[in-house]
Amino acid sequence: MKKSTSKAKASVAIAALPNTEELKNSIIKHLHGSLGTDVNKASPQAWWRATCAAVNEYVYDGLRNTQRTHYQQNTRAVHYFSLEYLMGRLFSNNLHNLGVYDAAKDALAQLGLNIADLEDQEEDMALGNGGLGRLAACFIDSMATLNYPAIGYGIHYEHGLFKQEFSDGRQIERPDSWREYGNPWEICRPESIQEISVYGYVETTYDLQGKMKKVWHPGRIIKGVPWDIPVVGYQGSSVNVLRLWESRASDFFNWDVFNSGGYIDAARQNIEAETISKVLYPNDETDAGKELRLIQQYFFCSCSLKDIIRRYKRANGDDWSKFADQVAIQLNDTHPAVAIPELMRILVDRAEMSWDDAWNICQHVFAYTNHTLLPEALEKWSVRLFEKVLPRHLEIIYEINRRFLVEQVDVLWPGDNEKKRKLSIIEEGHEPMVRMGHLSVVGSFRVNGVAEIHSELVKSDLFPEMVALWPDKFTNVTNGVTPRRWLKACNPRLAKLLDETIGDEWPRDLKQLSKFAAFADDPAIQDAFMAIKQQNKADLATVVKKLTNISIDPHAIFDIQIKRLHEYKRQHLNLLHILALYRRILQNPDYDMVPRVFLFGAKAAPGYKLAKEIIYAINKVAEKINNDKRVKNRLKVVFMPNYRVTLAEKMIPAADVSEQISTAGKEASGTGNMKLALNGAVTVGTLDGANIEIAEEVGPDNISIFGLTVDEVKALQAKGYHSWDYYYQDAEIKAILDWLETDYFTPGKPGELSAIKRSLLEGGDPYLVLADFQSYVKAHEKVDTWYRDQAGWAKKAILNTALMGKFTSDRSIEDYVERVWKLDACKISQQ
Ligand code: TH1
Repeated sequence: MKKSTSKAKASVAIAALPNTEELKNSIIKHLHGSLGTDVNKASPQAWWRATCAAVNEYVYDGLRNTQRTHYQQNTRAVHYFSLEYLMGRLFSNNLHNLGVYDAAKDALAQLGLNIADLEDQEEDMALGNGGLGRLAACFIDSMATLNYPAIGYGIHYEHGLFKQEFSDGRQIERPDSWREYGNPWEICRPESIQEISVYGYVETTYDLQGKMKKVWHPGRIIKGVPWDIPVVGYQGSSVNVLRLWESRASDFFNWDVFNSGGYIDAARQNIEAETISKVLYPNDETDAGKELRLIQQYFFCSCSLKDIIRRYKRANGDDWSKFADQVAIQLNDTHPAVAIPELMRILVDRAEMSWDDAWNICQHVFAYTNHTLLPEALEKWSVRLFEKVLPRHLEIIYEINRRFLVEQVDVLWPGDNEKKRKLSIIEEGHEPMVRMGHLSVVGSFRVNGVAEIHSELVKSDLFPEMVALWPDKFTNVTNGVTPRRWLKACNPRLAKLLDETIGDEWPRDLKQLSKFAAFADDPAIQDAFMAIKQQNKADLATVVKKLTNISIDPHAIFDIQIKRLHEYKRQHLNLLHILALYRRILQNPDYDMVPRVFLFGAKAAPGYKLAKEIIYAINKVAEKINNDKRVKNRLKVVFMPNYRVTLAEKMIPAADVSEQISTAGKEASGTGNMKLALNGAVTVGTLDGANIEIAEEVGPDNISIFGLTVDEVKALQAKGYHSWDYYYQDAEIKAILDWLETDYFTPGKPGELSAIKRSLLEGGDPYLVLADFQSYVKAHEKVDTWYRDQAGWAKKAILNTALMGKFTSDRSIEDYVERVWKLDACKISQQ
């Protein structure tokens, strides 16, 4: 095969990449041979599929080479366990990472097709809620790029996160059926099916020597079918896999039921088994505590562990002594924590290992990432439910806990029952609960938070006694984002400018961006940078018009808040600021401000009432402001429907201002903050999560910080926070909140927007919105002043891009490798 004509370097895992002509031929070949259609009648969908099939020839080449090399070298590997992967689309990502995007674009153009139209044929793979799931997607991209032997494990949900529509401003949820017509990126692997058990009871038996043995008699057996999604590293490094499990009824088990004449029963059991991987729970940072969710967690952990053990045994036989040298398992929050008792069960009950040996293995295999301190997100399962679903695992957890309390807690704090109560994996009370965070810390060799401040708070506020027991267990790994998707692919204009000014190494070595800082004062680069921003804003304005029918002026400041809807993220603080500006304009028709477009994107969990009220209020206020002539286009408010990865890719390159306004101490890290700054947005933010580290990198002149610090929040709450004081003492706050109660925004229906006021006053304003309000208004006045100086603003924007090198997920992964996984990169050999 000829050498690639695209700029990409010779790849590692893939022997030869196609040039334009070869791709074109391959696309046509697949249109005929895989899609059974022809050039003169193929739909865009068929063209897209044919192109995916053409691309997959190279992807699979890399996949085979990667898997063979890992097998031959018997490498240590990390296994990332996550209930969520928010992948978005894979088409342009795979083309970019293979280095054949331009070749494909040209090939398609020669066939009379626009690559962007083809990209739009793909549904987002939305198997996640928000930051936690998107982080997992960035991490597997980085692990493949850096040639680390790694596999992602998760659930092959039939329905990903719901689609959001607005009806008269209110959120409506519609099902997401991302693979209804098949997904060209996934490969079903029936040869690697696993069977797992749930329910039933535990029998205690004794062998002839009188040795006790526990036998779990399951009530249900469920089949896990693996679907593999190749994860293509940048410039054809490794091609790793994301393995997602789909649940099915076990044939073996159903046979019995059929035989005993229970056709209906068998059909019902099929449906129940398939329910396990049916839907993603749409709660971000809230624990639903439902039986099905626990079964989902156990289902994918058990399938994945068995898969890992099968692979290990193929290389090492029944000798378990190297298991912990070969296998690291990263728990993405506590959602997969049930893997700890499951591995214990396999080792003790199945492999007949001693408890101590088994526990020693577990404690060298598992590592746990904490992503939140919010009490409503800290997972607890009732002992009652655990006993019903996983009776043997509950016994194992009791034993883990008993030994922990006796051998660790009572040794450091002899006789201290208060300490035992606090540290016990079992929370006592009316309804005893299993604390999954405690279980994760006890069962892991390392625990990390996701930003410096968050990792400190994990130690000081969440697990201080655990730190006293194991000071070295705790560490930090600040989150990051993949610059391939979040700059190169989504912002091709800026990517090109960077290639031309600082060279094209930055996508795999983001620290190179700092070279761009030297151009921050260069008028030509300032103009080029601002022209790119302007074009990106014009593109977004077209999208906004199409999706919402709202016209926005690309010359206004684009001020963007995109993230899940949560009180702690304070979209309602943003709303109050918008109302303040609107009111100032009405009171002073000549009110002088740089025109602003406020853009929101957010889904609310379907059961989160106040979050939905906030969406409604923003939509109603938007309607009023956007149609009020007196505003004279100084203000526009847009709530983009169905915010998702693909929409983020269109909004982020067009942002001037990034809203990162969580109450200090509440946002563990944030990752949208990084994507926006990377694309040249100036952050208006609190000293929370990774904002603090962003501020350190870009410097105080290039970020607008406001609000109470973590310590000030704690002090205020300790002394007693009274939101009513702010209401009575600040005329602007009072006027705005009272305004929300009138029918001004909801004609004829007064009180429709009063939920926000109620939560801020009667509800006590738990996230200190009113306390931070005036400081927030000032932070925005600073932005307004800054923006009037266009050269000054260009400099700030350039420096934001230039100084974000730290926040690549490649750096996060290198931190995990060094501080947690102790892995070696593996150079892939071609066959
Ligand atoms: C998020 C955190 O809120 C965010 O700050 C962080 O950047 C991100 O994780 C990645 O580390 C979380 N998402 C979830 C979702 C669930 C439960 C807890 C968290 S924390 C379902």
